[in-house]
Parts: sequence; structure tokens; C-alpha cells
Amino acid sequence: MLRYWTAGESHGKTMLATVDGFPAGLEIDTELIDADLKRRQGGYGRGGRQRIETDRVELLTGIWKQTTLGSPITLQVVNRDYKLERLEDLQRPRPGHGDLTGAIKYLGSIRGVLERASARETSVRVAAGALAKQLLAQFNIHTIGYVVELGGVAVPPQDVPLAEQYALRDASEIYSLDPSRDAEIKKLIDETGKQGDTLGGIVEVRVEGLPFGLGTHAQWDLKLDGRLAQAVMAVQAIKGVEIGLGFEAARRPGSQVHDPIQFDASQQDTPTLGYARPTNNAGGLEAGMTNGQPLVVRAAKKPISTLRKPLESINLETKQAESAEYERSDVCAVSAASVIVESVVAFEVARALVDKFGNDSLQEMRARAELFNQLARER
Ligand code: EPS
Repeated sequence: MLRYWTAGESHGKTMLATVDGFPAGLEIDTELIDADLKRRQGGYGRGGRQRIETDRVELLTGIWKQTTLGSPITLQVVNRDYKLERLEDLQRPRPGHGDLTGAIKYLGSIRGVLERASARETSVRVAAGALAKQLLAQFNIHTIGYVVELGGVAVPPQDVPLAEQYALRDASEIYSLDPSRDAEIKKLIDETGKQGDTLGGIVEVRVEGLPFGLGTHAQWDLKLDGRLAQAVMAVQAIKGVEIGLGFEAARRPGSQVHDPIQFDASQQDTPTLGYARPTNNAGGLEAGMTNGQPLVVRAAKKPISTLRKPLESINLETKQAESAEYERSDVCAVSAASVIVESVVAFEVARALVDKFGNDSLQEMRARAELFNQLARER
């Protein structure tokens, strides 16, 4: 099984991810991982911390001559803003952060909770996702994440080939697929920041080139939609997840939801195996399995809970009313969330891929994927 854990505090020495069950024989390009780390640090509306950090990955274990060994891979992103030992505790919990709940649960400090709850941890989730993306690329599976709504302003995705989507997304400071809307949204972020407030939004991830049959209908905890929802909901500040039509499917009759099935023999050599679907309302998943169509996942991110104009709170010592703490933060990290959600989706898809084709070696995975493709076409 492919899985990972992370470790590290926001202002501690370092952030780590250990990826277990990654197949042997894949040559890793660390520059590609660094490119995703850089993208996560960017996007309009980020705060002062990102001017301190220049995230770069170091591969500490599991690699020999830049190639995976099949043993656990440790990814490290060092914190430049390491100062944890010097930091004091806080007394006035921020509504929406883990401060109050964590201090009560662990019978401890707010600092001890916020340092781990912080979205700094997502740096190494992105590193793990970038590793997974390199495995997926070997199977012509490609992912993209972008912003589709920010502060209530919708920026619909564009129905253009993936290469054009990458170009549009990379031309946008918001990481949307419509850079012409950047000025309007940047203005909104600036005005919100001036008011001491923060903004949330919605991000979408598409995965193209998926074969049939990743995930399973057979057991609840192996259904790929369930796995994806868990991984995406576990990203800091995510409050909702949709697949395909999502909540909109509940508002329409079945005839306007389910994607008709057609057969187009000229498409038999594509991941659809010729089973064409004129619509993709299912978002690439039926009964917890990929159906040859692109996977489409959306996530709703709440606004950052650290407000420069703080909300009502209390002092945990005195229990008297006081404004919540303010520590340096971002006005908006929705663009970063598009990178993070893309990364965790990529990891879950890679996990489902090794569940189907094995995780001993890339060579064996390739052979099994080819055999399955042949058998599925003969079905
Ligand atoms: C965060 C608070 C801020 C953010 C941080 C998440 O950190 P700091 O207190 O150091 O300014 O910048 O996000 C990151 C450090 C990052 O790399 O994304 C929080 O409290 O969640």
C-alpha cells in the first residue's frame, strides 16, 4: 500500500514527509518537486512568511542514484523561519483555528497546537504529491489544480486541452484559468486585506488519462471517491468536497445527471477504451471506481482564521472577553490551496494505481497496466 505521514511544526527545524510503498525504479526529478513547492508558496494574497521561505525538497532516504529503491522515501523541506524555542504561548484563541479545541484536548498550550495545525505542513504534502505525480506521468496520467471561485467571485474553468489549461493557470496570479479576471480579484484581495479581513474560495482539480478501474466498489474504505474526500477534507481550512456535479446532482432529475454510454471504436486506444460519455457529470467516478473519464474534484476553502482585525474571543487564563490573537498571516491562500488539493488528489490516485498494478517496481506496474489494458479491450 502506498501511504505517507508528515512531521514538523510551522516554526520548528524542518518539515518531513515519509512516503511508504513507492515502487522501485523511478528516476526522480527534484526540480519538478521544487516547482510545485514554489507554486504553493505563490498566488496573490500571501503574507510575509513566504518572503522568508524558499522551499526546496531534499530526498533523505529511499533513493540511490536519483532512483527510487522501493524503500521508504523521506522528503524534507527545511524551515528558514525556525524560531520555535523562542516563541511564547498565546492566550486568546482565534475562532476558526485549532487554538481553543487543541489547548483543551491536550490540556496544554495554544502554541503547541497551532504550530502543527498550521498550513505550513502542506509544504511536505505537496512534496509527496509531486513525487506521486512523477509516477502518474509514467502512465500518461496528468493532474491540474486551479481556482474556480475566490471571495464569492466565480472564475469558470475553460474547456480547452490540458496544455492550454497549464498555460492559462501559470499566467494567472490567482491560479485561475482566466487570467483576464486577475485584476478584479486582486483588487478584492487588496481591499479585504486593508479591512483586516480574509477570503476563501473554491479550487478544482482535474486528472486526465486515468485507466478504468482504479478504486473499487467492493469495500467502503477502498472506494476512490471516499479516499479522495478524506484526503481533500484533511487539507487545512477545507470545509467541503464535491466530485463531478457534486451537490448540483441532488437538484436535478436522474435524466439530467447520469452520463449516457456510447461506443466509438475509433477511441479504443484511449483511456476510455472507446466507451464515450457525452457528459462527465460523474466526474470520472462511478461506484467508487474510475470510469475512463477525467476525474473532477472541487474543494471549498474557508477564509484564513487569523484576522488582522480580530474577532471576539476570551483570555484563556482569565476567561474575560478579549480580542483574538493576531500573528502575521495571509489575506488569501486559495491559490496555494489549488496546489495542495492537486497534490493530495495526485497522491490518492497514485495509491489507487499501485493498489491495482502493484508497487514492487515501475517495470512490473507497466507490464500489468498493459496486460489489463489488453484484457479490458477484449472484454
Ligand atoms: C499559518 C500562519 C502563517 C502562514 C502559514 C500558515 O505562518 P506564519 O505565522 O509563520 O506567518 O504563513 O503558512 C505557511 C507558513 C506556509 O508555508 O504555507 C497558520 O497559522 O496556519
